[in-house]
Amino acid sequence: MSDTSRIQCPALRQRVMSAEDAAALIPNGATVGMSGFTGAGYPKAIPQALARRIEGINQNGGRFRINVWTGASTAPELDGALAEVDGIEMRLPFQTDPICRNRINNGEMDYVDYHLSEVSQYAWSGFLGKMDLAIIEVAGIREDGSLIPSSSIGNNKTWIEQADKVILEVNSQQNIKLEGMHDIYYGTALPPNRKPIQLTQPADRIGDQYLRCPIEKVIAVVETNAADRNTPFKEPDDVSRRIAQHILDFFDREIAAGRLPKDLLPIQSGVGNIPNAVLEGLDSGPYKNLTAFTEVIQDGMLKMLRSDTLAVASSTAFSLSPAGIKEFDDNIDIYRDKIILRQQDISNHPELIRRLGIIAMNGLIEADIYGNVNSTHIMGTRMMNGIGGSGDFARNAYLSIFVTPSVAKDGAISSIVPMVSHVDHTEHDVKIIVTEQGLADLRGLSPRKRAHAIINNCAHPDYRAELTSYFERACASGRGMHTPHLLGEALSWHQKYEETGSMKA
Ligand code: 0RQ
Repeated sequence: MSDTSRIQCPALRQRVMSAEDAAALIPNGATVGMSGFTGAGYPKAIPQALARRIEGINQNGGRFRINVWTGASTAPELDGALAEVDGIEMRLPFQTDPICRNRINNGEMDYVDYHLSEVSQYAWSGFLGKMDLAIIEVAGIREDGSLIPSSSIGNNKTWIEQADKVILEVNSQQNIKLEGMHDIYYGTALPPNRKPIQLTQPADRIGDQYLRCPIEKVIAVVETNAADRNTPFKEPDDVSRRIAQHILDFFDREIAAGRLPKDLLPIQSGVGNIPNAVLEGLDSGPYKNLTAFTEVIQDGMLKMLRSDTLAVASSTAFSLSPAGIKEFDDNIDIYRDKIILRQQDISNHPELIRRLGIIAMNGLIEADIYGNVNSTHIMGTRMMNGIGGSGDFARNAYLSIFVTPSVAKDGAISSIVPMVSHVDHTEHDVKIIVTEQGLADLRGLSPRKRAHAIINNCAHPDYRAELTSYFERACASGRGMHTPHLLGEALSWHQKYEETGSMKA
């Protein structure tokens, strides 16, 4: 059931129409900025209506494609639906949809994988081209036409400002009490006109509660009543619990050594099983009044906010399971004062991440013996998801921690390899690597000492001897002792996997 009372602006009430009629307003070849970040706050009806329209056109021998820019990943109703009908020409800046992924890896869709904090400045600078249309989900429209954002903000501020025309989806399933939880900063500018961003604590509010949107730009309003993607949450398994425990032990040692305060520093955590296990571990530990400055609030963070382990969380989006959504909706009055949602050029801003001294925790696909990390490419060529916000945080954090199981595909792949097949995070940015085997603290270590720490602490026992052999032979070769490699062999582990289905000797 839609809820017309959510559209308080009389002029915009006049522009209510069906999703099909709104989708008909999108021209072939358009560049469309859509809301949506990690399965939250994406438009739910118009992309599906557009996909049906594209399917009809394609069946009649036509070809209709658009460029899709978002905050981050969306959901089957957006990326999945449009990719299924081959309706996306170019996609940026992050996605996790399996159909999209196949199109990208088959060479059928262009994909531009950007640091999430940088997208809006690139859009502003103009070299990405013109944005024709923005399609933005909101929780409501106020009488003056300003917008109550929904469960993510992402790039919505920039898309509304940049697009020639705007279409709004007003989703009455989004909790109306989200109103007031957002903080939209209108002080960003392109160089040389930038000013310092006056945010010195995760809890600081520096902007407006509402998105500004010129009424005359809005060409359609569509009412929806549909839930966010809400991926079910997997309980932590033994591997993720062990990884979490290594990190908790490390925090204890850092606090004891006086290198971290007892309430830590603001935390950033990626999404997934392992980060959630770390958050659960923190929640059951002695911590109180921690803070988070992150891009996604997942179930683990809600629990920490509920138990006062976490005093405040600043983010750009939620990424909750169905149980997490219910918990949030049922207790929103408790969470309202503890959560601030910001646009992603602020939630992921390098200036703020560096100033606040973030502890960043993100996943990796593979790391090499010297600490270079690949977060995006399977066997060097096939895109998994994208760099997302991991680079924004890893590069600028006080402590940059990367986590992974030591093996993938039932042990056929070692996550620690002689040389990564693609680099997203360099040895200069990666400070700590953790697997269920242990933790390698790379701070202050030269490359050869890092190799010892990573092989002995993080590699799976099945691969340790071979990695040691590679390293020792590289050292014995006498060529380039700073970062010893055998260039003819460095990527042979990947080659072997492609040929035999296993990296094992
Ligand atoms: O594939 O499910 O087909 O078996 O990769 O691996 O272990 O389930 O790990 O879901 O935590 O994802 C880096 C991809 C890890 C993620 C990455 C295979 C493995 C499995 C996934 P299957 P896991 P996770 C916050 C910050 C970049 C963005 C980011 C990511 C699949 O963390 O996208 O951090 N990070 N954003 O089998 C071949 C290897 C492999 C491998 C794992 N070495 N070789 N396949 N896999 N290791 C959020 C945002 O930015 C919005």
